[in-house]
Amino acid sequence: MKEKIVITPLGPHIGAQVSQLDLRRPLSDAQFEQLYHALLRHQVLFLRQQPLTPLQQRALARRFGDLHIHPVYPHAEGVEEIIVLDTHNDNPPDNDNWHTDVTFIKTPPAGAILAAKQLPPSGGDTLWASGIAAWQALSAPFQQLLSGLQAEHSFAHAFPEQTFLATPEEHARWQQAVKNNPPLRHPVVRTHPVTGKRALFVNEGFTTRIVDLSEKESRAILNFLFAHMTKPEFQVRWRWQQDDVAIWDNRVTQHYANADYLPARRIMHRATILGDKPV
Ligand SMILES: O=C(O)CCC(=O)C(=O)O
Ligand SMILES: [Fe+2]
Repeated sequence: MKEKIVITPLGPHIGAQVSQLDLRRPLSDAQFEQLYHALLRHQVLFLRQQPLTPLQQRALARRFGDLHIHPVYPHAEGVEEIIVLDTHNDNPPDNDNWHTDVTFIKTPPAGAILAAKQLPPSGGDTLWASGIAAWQALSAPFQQLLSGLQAEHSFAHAFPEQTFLATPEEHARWQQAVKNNPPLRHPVVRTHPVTGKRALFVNEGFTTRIVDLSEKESRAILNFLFAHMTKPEFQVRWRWQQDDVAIWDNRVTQHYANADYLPARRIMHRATILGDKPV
């Protein structure tokens, strides 16, 4: 088995392609170390030609940590840790907004692994943006203003009731999820628990307001941050091929799934790795 993996950066701030690695087999410790180091450095990694089964994807994800089970998204048959994102005209995509996954819980995911199972003839790219690069590009006085602040994150903000009314079961599951996930607070700037790097940690998907600011101050600063954090300079954009896999560090990035492909169908599988409390 080859031990040395090949890492090709896709830009100075974020994104790298990894080759010479077969994710279907258990990774050696040396392979995992290199992969994890590359993930910390590049924040999102892409690998071609990795036809993972849900069980193989779950096993790979478990190398990174315990897994999250999503409160409302459907999962692969018999494998509840693998979310199935199957989008088409009757189930339109809802990830065409900049977001960090699951920031409505106390310990948002550390990362996620996404696999392309069925793709539209064209379109359906996904973009990631680095919260580290966005933070580093701010002036010192503005960094200081943001440093002590907390922001509110809300499940109900991102998952509106009217999109969960297809069946009584779906609606009940949504109501339970709202009850289980009241709005909570995270720091606006977090420190990566492994690298110590600081990153902006608000996202348009879930962040509703900055605590202790007036409504107008909060809105103005959030609007600025949402625009700033998604500048092309801090982004990488991936054009999927069948069986590609993306692995991202969800502590310091956000992403956007381009919804330009309807009426074609697109199927992705996601494993979500639990994280720790942002500080
Ligand atoms: O479908 C995609 O490309 C990404 C969807 C998404 O936001 C996610 O899996 O977290
Ligand atoms: Fe997402």
